[in-house]
Amino acid sequence: PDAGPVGGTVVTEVRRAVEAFGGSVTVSTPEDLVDPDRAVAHDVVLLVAERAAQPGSAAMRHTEPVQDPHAGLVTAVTGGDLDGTAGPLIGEETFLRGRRDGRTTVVAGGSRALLYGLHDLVRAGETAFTADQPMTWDLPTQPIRMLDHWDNLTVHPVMGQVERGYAGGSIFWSEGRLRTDLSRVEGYARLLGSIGINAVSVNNVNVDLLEARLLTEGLEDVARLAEIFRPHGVRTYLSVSFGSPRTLGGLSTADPRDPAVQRWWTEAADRVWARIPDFGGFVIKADSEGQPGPFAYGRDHADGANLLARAVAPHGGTIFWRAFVYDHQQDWRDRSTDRARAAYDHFAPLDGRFDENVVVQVKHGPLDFQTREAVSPVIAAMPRTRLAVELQVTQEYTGQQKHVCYLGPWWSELLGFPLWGTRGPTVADVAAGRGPGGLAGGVAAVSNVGTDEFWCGHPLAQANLYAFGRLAWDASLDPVDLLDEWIRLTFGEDPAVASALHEVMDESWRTYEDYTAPLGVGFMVSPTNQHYGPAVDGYEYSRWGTYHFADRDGVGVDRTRATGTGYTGQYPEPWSETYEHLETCPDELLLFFHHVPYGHVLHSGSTVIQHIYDTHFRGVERVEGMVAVWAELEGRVDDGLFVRVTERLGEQLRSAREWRDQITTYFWRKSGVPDERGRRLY
Ligand code: GCW
Repeated sequence: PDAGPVGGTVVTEVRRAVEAFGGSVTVSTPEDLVDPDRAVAHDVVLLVAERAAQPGSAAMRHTEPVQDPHAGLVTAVTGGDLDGTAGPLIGEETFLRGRRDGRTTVVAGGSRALLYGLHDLVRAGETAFTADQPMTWDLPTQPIRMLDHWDNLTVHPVMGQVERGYAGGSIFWSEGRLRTDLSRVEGYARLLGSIGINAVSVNNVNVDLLEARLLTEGLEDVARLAEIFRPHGVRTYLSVSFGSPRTLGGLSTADPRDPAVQRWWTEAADRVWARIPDFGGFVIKADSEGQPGPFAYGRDHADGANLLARAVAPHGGTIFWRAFVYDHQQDWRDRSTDRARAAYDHFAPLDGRFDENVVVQVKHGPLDFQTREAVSPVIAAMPRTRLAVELQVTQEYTGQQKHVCYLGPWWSELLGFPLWGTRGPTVADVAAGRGPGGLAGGVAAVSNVGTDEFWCGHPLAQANLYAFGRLAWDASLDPVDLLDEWIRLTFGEDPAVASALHEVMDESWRTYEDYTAPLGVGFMVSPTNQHYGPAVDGYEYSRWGTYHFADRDGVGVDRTRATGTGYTGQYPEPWSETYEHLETCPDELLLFFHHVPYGHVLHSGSTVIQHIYDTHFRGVERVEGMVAVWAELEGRVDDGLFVRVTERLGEQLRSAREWRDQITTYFWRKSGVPDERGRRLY
């Protein structure tokens, strides 16, 4: 239905995949839907329909009218089967699957949906081919489900090749250009398609000159990548530098109001789309951590974003403009500046000024991908702007793929967070266009793959990539069920393996939280070791704006309106009041919002200092448990994988003990309050 090369390559890919399984497939037309006999005898019938428009195409899982974000509406609500009476209009990414009279049928609203239907079939396995099942439908809630790569073309002396990458080199680039062997990319593209990802950006948001040139001289390389991603329904994006008109175009300015600058971007975009007709657009980090941006010309972020948006609009392109903007040259003595406030202060006043093809991409929290932090108030503050929520699959602050830290539960909590209180729209709703303004952006995350033999450094870190895709598809999926899916697809059906992996992974994010920075205070990571391992005061007197303010009496950041930085005022009710007061602030975020004495009693009944001791000892005990459970799997999983995970667990245990001893000792020395249970402090 989506004629042209794009739909065609996806359909070819699906046919190839089914045939590789020894199956047969017919890709058929809407007429076949009402007359299934015309679809002849095949194991699997995949029907592509521009819409399953004929009356009665499906029994619906839902019983109320549902808005399909892509196609407009799905009105059918009644039961019935292929011969029923009500009919949905289905969107380009929507599919239905069911089984009747010995035949399993997937009905797809477009080529992407066909692909997703196929992968859904693979996920379901045998169960899709046994008993009769009514047609049930599925569609992604987020229109854009993107992975961002922080890959550089060459190896950076400090950051390595992939910024915050913990899995070897870039799968795309080597020594300044595209790799010659792209087989890893082919596997990756299939993997992304299988979890519903439909967008990928292929270079770091910190754009150096070499990477900036991907837009111009390097375009052939990008086109080659787009060719690999296309059959899997994934659109390619580039990170660009706001300074490009100067650095690449030789202009004297990059001012968004300058006609020569506007022309430069228009011509650049024209060239990109001439070469890659289904190109997605640009991701951009501007006026952030040293990247160029509109501020230099006295312009704001809306001026900057709209400059690019107008250049790509004629081609249907989208600009992902990051909201990660703050003062990275802060003086620690300055108590009036609060980094957590920055994104809101910069962006909320601009609501309504962004063009419709701009998506403002907001990190999930106001600081920086911490193990625990509050939800960013920006997400509730811009109803007239398309917003995307950004997560971090690569484990920068969550153990750098040396520690097992399954992030599904964390993301599920974040995406499900009700921004206006219990019943209101969630973070995922706002991203999906179901917030107050009804504008959709999507979700994006920083990828965690590399050239490593196990793709992610830690073999179990793949679960995070998997869970991200599935939660981007549907944030209401249970993260433990998703882990179960991943385990089955990755390790097969051995129940001993599944139960051991659940034991090791289900609670691993909370375990990691236990032995690292307490009660939402964040950081305490080592700056010299690139955010790996403990350094309680590592950032305390730095320029980065991430402080904990521990002294002999207490710890935490006062972000209240009454006596602190006023950050709590950036939230709508009820959160503004909930976070403002000690009586209502949740324990896990206490030190993010308040500075309290060590003897302050938590809702849990424990004092802050005793909580610090207890969680840190408990965290290490849990890691010891993980090591023991994993050891039981020797001989039940691939040997090489077993050895790799065993090594990493050894490092996790060493590191967790280091965290425990440094944190507990630090707070004992500061407070002078001993551990009630008399455990060893130094
Ligand atoms: O988390 C921080 C990282 C930087 C990164 C930045 C960002 C790409 O430490 O390495 O830069 O966030 O998100 O832009």
